[in-house]
Amino acid sequence: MKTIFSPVQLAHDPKHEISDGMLKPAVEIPSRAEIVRSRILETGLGEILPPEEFGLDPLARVHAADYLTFLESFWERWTNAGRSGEAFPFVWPVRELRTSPVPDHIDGLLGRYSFDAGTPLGEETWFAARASADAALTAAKLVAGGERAAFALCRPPGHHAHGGFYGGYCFLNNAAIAAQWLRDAGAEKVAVLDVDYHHGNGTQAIFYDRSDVLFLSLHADPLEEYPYFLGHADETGEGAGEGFNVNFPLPLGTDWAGWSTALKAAADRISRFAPDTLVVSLGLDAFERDPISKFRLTSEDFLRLGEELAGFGLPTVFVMEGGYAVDALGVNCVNVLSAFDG
Ligand code: SP5
Ligand code: ZN
Repeated sequence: MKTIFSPVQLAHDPKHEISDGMLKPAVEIPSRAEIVRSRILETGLGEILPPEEFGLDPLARVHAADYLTFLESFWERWTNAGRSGEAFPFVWPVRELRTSPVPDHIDGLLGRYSFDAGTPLGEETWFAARASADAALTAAKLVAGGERAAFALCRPPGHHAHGGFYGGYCFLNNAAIAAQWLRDAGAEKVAVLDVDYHHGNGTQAIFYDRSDVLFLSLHADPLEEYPYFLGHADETGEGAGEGFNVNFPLPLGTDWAGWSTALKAAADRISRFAPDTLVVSLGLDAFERDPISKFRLTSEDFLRLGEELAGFGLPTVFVMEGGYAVDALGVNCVNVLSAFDG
């Protein structure tokens, strides 16, 4: 299958993150994309094409206009405020605090438009995030045009980004943007299957009240793992979306036996939904040696995942999400894709 990737995506180059209560080296780094790109070239998976530029309209179908304006204007405001280097929020409008009016101060804006301090925002973030979203859109367009599948080599990733705030290394929700674009291009029903180790809270929230986009996520139980505040099994959708959100929270330590049982249940639900197109939020952080995760999938299990997904028999847009064992990320990612190709 074809891969979509732009070198502009490498320009987002965070140095640190705040996680585990500490300032730590960033794990969502440019080499993640480079190693996947190298492995694609090495294995001959298929051509690597640059994204088309789709502009802001398809982003605004999923994200709030004021949030996009914040991202676009952030660096100028940050430097005008006398700040330099990557930016971290440190105060948020939780529970009894107000989300409007939106503050004027840069630190208020950072908190208003984020949900964690693990996601540094830098000079090139907006451009890299847009290129990443364009990669997802270009892959969606290839599949809408008749390709069986396409791979958007997205980074920064997307599935933690909500309509109006960023977090979890994600700024623009690439998978949601692709799914909405597919709907607007004529697909009546789209399923988004999120296999990243972490719950796809952003994608869930974006489609929570809709029955035209089925969201399913296999992930570590939020009682024990990031993002902690969404991803439980009783989140089944609301209003017209009731029954169209399906979470499979799994215990830490889950291996292929447990994971593939949930995958089968997800496959059954997708089959009953009968979508025109499948979007896979392809995180590779369920890997046994992932440095921030605690599932136990092996590199061979990612081949099995590719085979299972091919068995769905659906036009499929793969959108990369997480995966932080950089040395193995190329092999694991391309294992899924090459096994899907058969
Ligand atoms: C796209 C994606 O995978 N985002 C994940 C964001 C997770 N950020 C919080 C990381 C907390 C890591 N805790 C690791 C404990 C073991 N050292
Ligand atoms: Zn993840």
